[in-house]
Amino acid sequence: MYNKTYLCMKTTLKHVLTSCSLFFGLLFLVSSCIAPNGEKAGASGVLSVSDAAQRVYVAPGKYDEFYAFLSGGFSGQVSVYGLPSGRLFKVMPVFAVDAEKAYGFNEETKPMLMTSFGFLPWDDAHHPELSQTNGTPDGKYLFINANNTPRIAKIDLTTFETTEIIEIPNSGGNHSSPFTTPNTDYLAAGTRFSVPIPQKDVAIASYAKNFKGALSFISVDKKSGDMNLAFQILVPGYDYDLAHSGKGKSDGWMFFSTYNSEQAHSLLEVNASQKDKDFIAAVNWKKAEEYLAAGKAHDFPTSYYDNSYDESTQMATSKQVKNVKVLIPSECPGLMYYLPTPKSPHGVDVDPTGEYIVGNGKLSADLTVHSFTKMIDAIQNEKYDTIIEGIPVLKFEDVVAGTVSSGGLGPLHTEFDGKGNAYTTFFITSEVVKWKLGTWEVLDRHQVYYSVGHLMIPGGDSEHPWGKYLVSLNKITKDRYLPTGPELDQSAQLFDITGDKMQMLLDFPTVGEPHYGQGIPASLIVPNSKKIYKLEENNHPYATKSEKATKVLKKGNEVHVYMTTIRSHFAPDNIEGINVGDDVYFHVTNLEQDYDVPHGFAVMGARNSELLIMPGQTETLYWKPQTAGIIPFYCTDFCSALHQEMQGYVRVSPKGTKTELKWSLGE
Ligand code: K7E
Ligand code: CUA
Repeated sequence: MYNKTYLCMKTTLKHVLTSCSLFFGLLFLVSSCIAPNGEKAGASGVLSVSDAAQRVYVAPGKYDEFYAFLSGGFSGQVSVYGLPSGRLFKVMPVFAVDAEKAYGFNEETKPMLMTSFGFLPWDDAHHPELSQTNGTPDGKYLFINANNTPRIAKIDLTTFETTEIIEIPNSGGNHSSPFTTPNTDYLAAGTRFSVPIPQKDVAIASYAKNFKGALSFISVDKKSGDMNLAFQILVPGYDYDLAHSGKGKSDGWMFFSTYNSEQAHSLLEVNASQKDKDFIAAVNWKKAEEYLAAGKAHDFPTSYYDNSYDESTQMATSKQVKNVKVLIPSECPGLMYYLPTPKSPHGVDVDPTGEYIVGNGKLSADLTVHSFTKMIDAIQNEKYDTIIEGIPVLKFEDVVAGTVSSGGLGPLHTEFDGKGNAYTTFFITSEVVKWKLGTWEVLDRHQVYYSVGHLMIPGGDSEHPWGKYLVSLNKITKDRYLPTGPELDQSAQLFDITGDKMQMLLDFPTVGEPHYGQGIPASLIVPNSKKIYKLEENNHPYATKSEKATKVLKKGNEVHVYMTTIRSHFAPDNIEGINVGDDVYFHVTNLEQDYDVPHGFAVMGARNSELLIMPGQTETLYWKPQTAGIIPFYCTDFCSALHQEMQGYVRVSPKGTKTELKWSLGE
């Protein structure tokens, strides 16, 4: 049985998903002792349906206690939920175009998705991470990684809008990212796939010789929040899977898990599972700062994009950066170390005190916990097992603090409740296991439905968790909800973790695949939430601040419509003098200054999305008329009793016809 499991666990995630259906047989056996409400009756974990319902019930008009931000995985977005209700409030577009909000469709946001590969309409977003102050999530920003084309995005939590996306060069997949240091000095971005650095045309079989990894550190400006690629560390060509920052006593360090220290380049499910141990890389970023200041970094030519949205001009702009500072470990003693860690660790998680570094060895049943104190001691005594490309490898027995014999299979991720307990997800056995830091004793376990990846406790990867709820983020839901054809939702399951036993309260479907989440008390976000954009602060170059100022300018084929919208009309609403094939830009300013009165704008036949314009905002829709005739446009957001009257016409004349240019309202 173990061998079978082991083989199964050696496969890639996708294969695991398939081959592990075997385990559902088992799960269904187990399910015979599950109460009809889906809640397993544990010894002291018994919870009646009405009790559970009461504890997640948020009465109409009342607010939830926590925000939960769940990544959309292959949807490329982030969704915002309330806890404990599980209600979905918003899907925030980040790495994928979103026709609902015109993200990536209007002229203002198109530059956000520019990369060195051109305009990219999609990515795979895994790890939301809240900014922190003094080791505590502060509710200012939410960061998230793009896994496919390496990038990090920043979302401003006053507007819930993506305001910066920075590309990470020399990376082959930005998975171990964007984990923050306790004061958001840096975000980590380790490469999942090693590649030639700089890129070049080589034989794939020359992997061991030519492929390298890069661990990137992105600084975040304390005032402006501006992200910059501060430096990279050139490391051996392994797969750098996940990361977490040191904190408390280990502040100043960043830890990255690795797999494929075998340096396989094909059939990794077998070839990257040969060695008994891979590594957790410990990087001393304060030391890196010293080396940078001492001029030890190499300037590597490169090219990457840094795109920022300016709230004042309401425009995103792209800037290209051509250089990166690179540190090489063999030239920088003390910069980093490898901690041997069994069985292709996936998550690496640091407890709130900063002493324990948990390696979630996904091919293992046990969890390995390293001690920061022991690590420092081994470093001071230079007790090295070996040195790889200038990176000392410490001895396993010199750094290990303990092992958790969990009884589960396939540990992936761990979070903490701030009361000395840790909670680890087990993908294969579909459960969350609660254990005690220091004694490594298993205290409780609870089945989840099914195949959990990450879990999330609000603040659970920070120094100060709010240890009230735990959310398990599950990959498979085959018999949990009404069927929706072959594609089913992923799910989140909410637990109350205030008692000795975890109690499952709620089960709700999610948008996309929520690999990871972050949670924070609503009280840290609500007071700063923006309600409108002030018209007088709108510095958009095509803003129109009054109906009197509306106009249409035409120069050759290029037409700029300076339009306004207010309940319940557009100005102008009749436009003539436009020809087939013109490049028409509708710059629509929403003159409203009331909370929650957006207007929409859509043009028949436009090969584009709608616009959805917030009060005080200007957005631009590009339209190239294809045929002559009369083209209606209208407001798409039901904004008043006369919403349906919010409409207008554009007359499109054949190419070359000289129709007089005119525009009007109410004539
Ligand atoms: Cu485990 Cu991308 Cu964090 Cu998915 S990752 S589960
Ligand atoms: Cu404006 Cu509907």
